[in-house]
Amino acid sequence: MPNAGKSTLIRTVSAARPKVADYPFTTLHPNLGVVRVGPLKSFVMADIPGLIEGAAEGAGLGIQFLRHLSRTRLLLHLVDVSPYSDSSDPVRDVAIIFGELRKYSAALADRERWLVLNKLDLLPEEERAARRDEIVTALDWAGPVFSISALSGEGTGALMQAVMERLEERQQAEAAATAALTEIGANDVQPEDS
Ligand SMILES: Nc1nc2c(ncn2[C@@H]2O[C@H](COP(=O)(O)OP(=O)(O)OP(=O)(O)O)[C@@H](O)[C@H]2O)c(=O)[nH]1
Ligand SMILES: [Mg+2]
Repeated sequence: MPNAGKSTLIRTVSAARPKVADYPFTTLHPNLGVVRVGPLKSFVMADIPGLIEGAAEGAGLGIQFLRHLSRTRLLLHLVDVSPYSDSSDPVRDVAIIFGELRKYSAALADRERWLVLNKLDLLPEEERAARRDEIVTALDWAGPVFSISALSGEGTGALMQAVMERLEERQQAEAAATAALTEIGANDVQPEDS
């Protein structure tokens, strides 16, 4: 969704400097940033323009930028959970975006997606856990969920670590699968008749 804090997050966790502003559709083109989580560990994050309901039919900036997601391995779905959100219903927002993703591409809708509740700093500390539980229950969300403040940086370090670990895990699994396939392939090769 526009204004959820996507560009703020990439500014906090990388050297990318996209414009951040308090109105929808600030970001008009995708931005890339390198996120470093250790001396030799990094991944590339993409910040894309916000989607709205009807994006698949061209509403807002439309879905023209979704093709930039085709090479991503993990989607972070940022949701503004502050009481001052443009939309007062984050649950509906998440469902809408997922619907638009699905209309665009089944492959993208199937991609691993994590829920990231943003603007935590605008919620009183004692309300945070309840808000999170309420959203997770209403969405019947079984995947990973993180609570952050993209602005203050709270929770973003843990999120970036988790992303790095997940990407490494996936890379290892892919390497193992490739190795297994190579082995099967090698066994299939019949010795030449001499
Ligand atoms: N208090 C608070 N404000 C935030 C946080 N993250 C973003 N904002 C504010 O929310 C507004 C929108 O932030 P952006 O990062 O531009 O949002 P975006 O998702 O990139 O928006 P689009 O590019 O329009 O899709 C700005 O005024 C930010 O300062 C946060 O964690 N806490
Ligand atoms: Mg933006």
